[in-house]
Amino acid sequence: MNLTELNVVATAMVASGKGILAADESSGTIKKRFDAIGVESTEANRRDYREMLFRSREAMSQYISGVILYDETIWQNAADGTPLVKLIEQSGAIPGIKVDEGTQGLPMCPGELVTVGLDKLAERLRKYYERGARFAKWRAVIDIGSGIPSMTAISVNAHALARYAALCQAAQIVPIVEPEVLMDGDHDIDRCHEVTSRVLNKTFQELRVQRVALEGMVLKPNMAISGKKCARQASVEEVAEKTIRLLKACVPAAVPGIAFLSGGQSDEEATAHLNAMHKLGPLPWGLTFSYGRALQAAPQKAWSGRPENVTAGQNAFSHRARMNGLASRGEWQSSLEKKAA
Ligand code: 5MM
Repeated sequence: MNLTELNVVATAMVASGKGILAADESSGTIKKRFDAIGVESTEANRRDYREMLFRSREAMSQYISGVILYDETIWQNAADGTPLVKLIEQSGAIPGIKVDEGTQGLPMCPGELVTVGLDKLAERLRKYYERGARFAKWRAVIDIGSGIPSMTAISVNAHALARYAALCQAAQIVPIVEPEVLMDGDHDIDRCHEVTSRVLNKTFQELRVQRVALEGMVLKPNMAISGKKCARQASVEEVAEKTIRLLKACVPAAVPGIAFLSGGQSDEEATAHLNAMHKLGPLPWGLTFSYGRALQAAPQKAWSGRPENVTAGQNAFSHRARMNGLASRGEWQSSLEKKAA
């Protein structure tokens, strides 16, 4: 393992003004997204959609540091035969790959999940590196509900995240470590803060036990935020203040960067939260976005599967990427959204 090189890649992934496009929807998830815009989820349509994103010159060259791909996408070629990975590299962004294989029910823990995919991971990483991937992603899912999460679920998911991260670094690939505490319930922001704190502490404990070099990884956490069904929705300032307090308490400064998931927040909320956190600096790590839905909802709608809408889709993507790029410097204002509309 060359830690200096891993650190160079991790630092580039969270460069100021840029963030990560999470385009790694598995087949089931992208089908749901396409259903919502009336597009059939065929291999060709998935390719055309992602090619549209990766050819968005403004977004990709100025605001996107890296793209997380799904296995199908990393092997696909654009319509003119250019590998999609090459399009990403040509724009100056770094290709990455989702390597977890989804979740399974956790035995003895009703309603809880464990992420799987460690078998043969070393071999898969070697092939992904040859294809151009320089970072990877593994997502653990922790739900908040009555009596959950259990310490069992937190512990096995943290263990798997650390096993994955160590295998990545041995393969010269930067691991994005994503322990996602879902925002689906009716819990309040303080309960989210408390659960996320337990999850992050256990994750970093496992990373240390398994000798993962913190300088060569990126953390992808949820924000401390109210559950979607909670009657009291915390303000932007409260989310920013509680998230930064949480991260300062749990994430060592040796970690080069933190790139948030959006988790079901609206596009503008996700941008406003990131922006507000930068008002609370200086911060010990790079702090940016690794959004899926909050970057892609607008371009999906604008594109709607029609070739004549490709430019509209690219404009919508570039707008969201620009807004989040500004937020990653604390330079976003809501008036910029209205101006574009
Ligand atoms: C893009 O969605 C990713 C893959 O999800 P599935 O394996 O369920 O298809 C997902 O891991 C994503 O990278 C993160 O959740 C961040 O995306 P959001 O939409 O929460 O910003």
